[in-house]
Amino acid sequence: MKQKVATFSGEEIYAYTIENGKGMSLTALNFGAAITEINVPDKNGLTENVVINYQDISNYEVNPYYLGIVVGRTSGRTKEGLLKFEDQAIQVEKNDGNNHLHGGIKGLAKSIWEVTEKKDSLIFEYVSPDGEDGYPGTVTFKVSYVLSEDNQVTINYWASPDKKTPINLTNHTYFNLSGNKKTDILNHSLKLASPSFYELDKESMPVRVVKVDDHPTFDFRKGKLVKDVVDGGYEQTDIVGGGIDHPFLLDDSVEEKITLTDPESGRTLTVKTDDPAVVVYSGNQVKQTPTLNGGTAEKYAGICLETQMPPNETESYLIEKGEVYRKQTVFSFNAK
Ligand code: G6D
Repeated sequence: MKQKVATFSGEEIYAYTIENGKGMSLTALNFGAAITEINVPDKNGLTENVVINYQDISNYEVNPYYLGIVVGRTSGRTKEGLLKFEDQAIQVEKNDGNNHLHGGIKGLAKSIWEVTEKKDSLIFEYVSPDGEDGYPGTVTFKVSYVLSEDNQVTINYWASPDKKTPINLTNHTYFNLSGNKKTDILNHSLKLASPSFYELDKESMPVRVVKVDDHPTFDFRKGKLVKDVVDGGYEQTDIVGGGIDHPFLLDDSVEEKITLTDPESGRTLTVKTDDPAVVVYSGNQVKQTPTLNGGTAEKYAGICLETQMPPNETESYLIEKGEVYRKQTVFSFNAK
């Protein structure tokens, strides 16, 4: 189903919805491929939205929290906005203090994607011209959201450049399994198959990999409540405003890399990915406005599970001319 929902700077904005036979549905915009709804049953069969979204759709034009969007051409922060590879250092926008964040002021988050609707999937395509946001090469991007009959949302990422260029995509949906943002995510349990993470400096720039064995606050291997982390008084949580905003390296011997659980609703989300890392962001910067559906916005309104290559390592996500970038992340929803 396609529905006109807004006009941003003269461009028509549409919401596309797909649903399966189990009462689950997903809605996304052609603007930023932003996921605005994933409606999932709870343990009693009550279907509610488990992602946070703006009450007024017009807020997706500026989207200060990057709600639901595909992040790119690169994800996370790049130090001093310098894309360093081989013998060059390409300056891109410093849109986050002295650093580059999430592909720049425009990025893929504020692009109008061509959308193809299928019964169980939405296919988004966008051609980013050479030099857009300062990045070299013309790149054709394709992203698909596929909804299965067993309540899985699969995100497939595909990109092909006409010259060597960095590409490191993710999705910035904030999950809140309470449904319709009835509560914040502090009582959600997070389990990560991750033996190590990147410590951040005061600009939230990744600086070094450390073992969770030496930093137990960030040892999520057995699962722990988010509230037990944010109140921990741990220097790394203090740096990011009292929470998590860190890249975690994932154990590639474990299939289900991430499990998020809301004990109250009984909903669980498990994540599989072929990316080697995930930035977990607990919504520390979410403020009172713009208002979200389910009432005012507030800190910890939702939690992002941004699967990706570790940020600020440009050499590791260079894609050659004619090469194809392919990644897949699968979000599986259950309730018990
Ligand atoms: C803040 O540091 C965080 C980012 O990780 C997040 O993606 C953004 O807010 C929305 O800048």
